[in-house]
Amino acid sequence: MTFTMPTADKPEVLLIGPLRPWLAKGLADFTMHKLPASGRDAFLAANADLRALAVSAPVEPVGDALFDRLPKLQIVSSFGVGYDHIDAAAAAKRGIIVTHTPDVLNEEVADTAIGLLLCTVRELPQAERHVRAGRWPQGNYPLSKATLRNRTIGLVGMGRIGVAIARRLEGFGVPIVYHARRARPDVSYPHYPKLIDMARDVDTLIVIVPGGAETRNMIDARVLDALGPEGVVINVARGSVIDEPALIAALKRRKIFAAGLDVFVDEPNVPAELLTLDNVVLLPHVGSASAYTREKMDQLIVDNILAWAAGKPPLTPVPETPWRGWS
Ligand code: NAP
Ligand code: 8YV
Repeated sequence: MTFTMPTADKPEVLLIGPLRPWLAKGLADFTMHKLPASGRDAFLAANADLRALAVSAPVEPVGDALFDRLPKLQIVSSFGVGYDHIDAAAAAKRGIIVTHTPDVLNEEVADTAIGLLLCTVRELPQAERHVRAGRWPQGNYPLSKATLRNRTIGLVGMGRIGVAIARRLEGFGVPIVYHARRARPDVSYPHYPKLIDMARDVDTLIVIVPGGAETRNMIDARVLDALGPEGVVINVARGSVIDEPALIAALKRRKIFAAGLDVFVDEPNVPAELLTLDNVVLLPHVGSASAYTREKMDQLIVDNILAWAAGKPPLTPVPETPWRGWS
């Protein structure tokens, strides 16, 4: 579907995902084409000259199959800081710049991580359900077995969002350590080069690394065993980072205490077994999902396209595709 008739002076942008109002407003001076679900071959053959692609949701993988059909593509402006649905290495080989939306969502996602941690450790959603079910007059909700008071938090990832989470955790007075491939010179928390060593020394993991092949299943049965029976796992990263069947088995057998999950392997499908467990808190991938933050993310999609159209450097290219001029 084409939203506006092309004119000679209106640059054209291909869109994958919804055209939200903020995008429509910001890209009003462009001719927008929505990549159709059916008749795609004919559409791409007729529009092989397109040079800009906006991806407003991770609805499908973007890589060589599409790049082959768009030989003049110069920019992929993608929504979200995570871009595991975009093959950035393939884009780099073709000189295509991929941009994402970092930083503008750090505080929102960090808030969500802390909210999920408190809900999981103190069983707050379960207590709320106790009230709604009218059970309070029959008896108080039981004392939560867990508390933050005696916990040590291991952050898996200490990037833009990890730092924002750690800053909040300092207010709780809990010891903080982290695992990442490299120690950050600007961060004073103890660094563990090996995740398994950190899992042995802490009882709470907050996972905030990128998705993709490098981190797939990094939280596996071994890591969960090392975490132990008091263990709490909070995942606000990607579902793929945790071996989901291993996590479900550990929760069922009480090998770990509880989990709080914002992300899943096959979203929006959540494994049925998780829905039956009382020691999990489940969110529908809402880490950045406030109107305030989503507007800023959409604006960054727009601003990267505007920079491209003006021949200026992109604002937020991913590291795999540094800008060296528009090819
Ligand atoms: P970032 O600044 O790039 O930080 C990533 C961190 O992960 C760094 O500390 C990095 O350190 C570490 N890391 C990367 N690969 C690793 C590996 N193989 N093993 C161990 N550590 C690794 O990213 P960010 O902006 O904080 O975002 C992190 C991720 O959060 C995103 O990519 C996205 O998937 C997810 N996210 C989720 C939501 C949500 O709604 N739930 C919202 C926003 C973001 P080293 O490079 O030194 O290893
Ligand atoms: C988005 C995210 O909700 O930025 C990310 O990496 O996971 C979230 O902010 C996601 O991109 C879904 O559209």
